[in-house]
Amino acid sequence: MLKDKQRILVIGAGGQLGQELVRTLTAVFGEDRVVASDIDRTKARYFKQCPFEPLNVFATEHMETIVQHYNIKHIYHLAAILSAHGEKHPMATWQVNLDGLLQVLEVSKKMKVERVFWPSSIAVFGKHSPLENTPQHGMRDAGTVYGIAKAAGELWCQYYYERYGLDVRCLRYPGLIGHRSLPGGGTTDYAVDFYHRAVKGESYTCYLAPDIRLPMLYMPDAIKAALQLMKAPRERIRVRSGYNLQGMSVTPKEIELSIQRFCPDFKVVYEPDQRQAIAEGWPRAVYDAPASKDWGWAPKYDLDFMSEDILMHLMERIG
Ligand code: AKB
Repeated sequence: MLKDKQRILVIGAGGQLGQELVRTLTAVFGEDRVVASDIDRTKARYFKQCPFEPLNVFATEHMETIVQHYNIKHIYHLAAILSAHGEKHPMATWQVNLDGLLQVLEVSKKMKVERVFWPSSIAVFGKHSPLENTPQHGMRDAGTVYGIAKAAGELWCQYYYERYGLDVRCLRYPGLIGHRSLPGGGTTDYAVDFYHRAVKGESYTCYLAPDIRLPMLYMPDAIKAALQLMKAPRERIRVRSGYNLQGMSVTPKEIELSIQRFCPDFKVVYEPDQRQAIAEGWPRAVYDAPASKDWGWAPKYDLDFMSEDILMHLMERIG
């Protein structure tokens, strides 16, 4: 556990997951216990409640200075290029997602950081993996650069744990749906856009087919999982690659219908593009009993509960 005066560093805090994570971490641990960082210094505007440090993960000396200065004991390393964007920039994606992770693991080892969190993804699986109820230790034959980097990254995390004792913990996130910020470059991002468009009274052209089923997780559940995993006693963490995590399994059409219960005029047109092929290679649902058994994972939100919550928040803000 985090002792007095020890702090948490969130790398890549300006993204969709990072902004929400910092909010929760500051609420749970206190505003002076969390340091937000991002390569883009303009993201400082999201973090009035805690210190912000501009940080490029390849500037390892700078990372070490931050770790030392703030007495960082836990790191959440979130900086990444997402799947669809990654297919347009394969080399940059490998460099940011995999080489970037290695820099963070090396600094953590050297500076004796006690725990590291790194988000993996359902993208580690591919078309030869069992895609229904995908097992924890099933075949991982990722078909995107993003997924290949996540699959390799998981093995590196496991290696750092086994070889150096670095306490790295990973979750295989499904698609994440939040309302506070718009994601960028993912294959599952259509779901977030649906809600924003619905509240603005706009229609949406969806780049996936209406019946493609994918696992999804509402952001409060995703954040809860990260905190629960990081809080669990070391001996409870029996998976050192990445834990499968299942929330709901939904199609674009089902999300559209769920939104229409609250916004009856919302319309979606379906025009699948190259992102459909990425989605077809991902699980329809994953088997996440090891996460429940080892550290108590249990999601709270189903589709309609999530829709109601998101739409209520968005209507208050922009509706
Ligand atoms: C993406 O769509 O790239 C991500 C993911 C499933 O990892 N949301």
